[in-house]
Amino acid sequence: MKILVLNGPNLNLLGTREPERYGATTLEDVTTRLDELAEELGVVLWHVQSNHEGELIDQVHEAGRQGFKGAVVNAGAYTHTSIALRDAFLGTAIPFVEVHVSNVYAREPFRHKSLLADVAVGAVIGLGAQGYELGLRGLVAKLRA
Ligand code: CA2
Repeated sequence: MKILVLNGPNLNLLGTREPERYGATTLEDVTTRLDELAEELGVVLWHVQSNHEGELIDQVHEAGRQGFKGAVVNAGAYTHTSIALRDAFLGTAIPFVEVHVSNVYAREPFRHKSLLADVAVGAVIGLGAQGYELGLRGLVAKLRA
C-alpha cells in the first residue's frame, strides 16, 4: 500500500527555526521516523515537500494516477487558504489525515479555519512532530478497517 506524505510551505525549515513553536525535530528526522514506522506497518511512503501550491497539487494528482491509497498531509499555511489543494484531494479521492505540529487553535484566528478539515478522515493537531507518526498509524488502521 502506497501512502503520500505531503508537506507544504516552509516545513523544510522544521527543526531549524522557532523551536519553541515547532520543536527541534527536522523534516529529515520526520522522514526517517516515518520510513521506520512504514516498514513496521508494511506500507510504502512517498515524501513530498514543496513551497509551491501548484507543485503540491501536481503531486497529489500524480499520487492519484499511481494508485496511492492515502496521504498524511501538513499543508502548512495552504491549509488555511487553498481551495485548489482541497479540490485536488476531492478530485483524486485520496483519503488523508491532516497533521499540524503546532496547535493552530491556540494561535491567530486566521489559523483556526482549515479548508481541508471537513474532507479529511481525521486530524492530529498540536502534538509536535510525533503527530506525523500518529497520523500515519491512524490512517493505515482506518484504511485496513
Ligand atoms: O503547525 C503546523 O504544522 C502548521 O501547519 C505550520 C505552518 C503554519 O502556517 C500552519 O498554520 C500550522 C507553518 C510552517 C512553518 O514551519 C516553520 C518551521 C520552523 C521555522 C519556521 C517555520
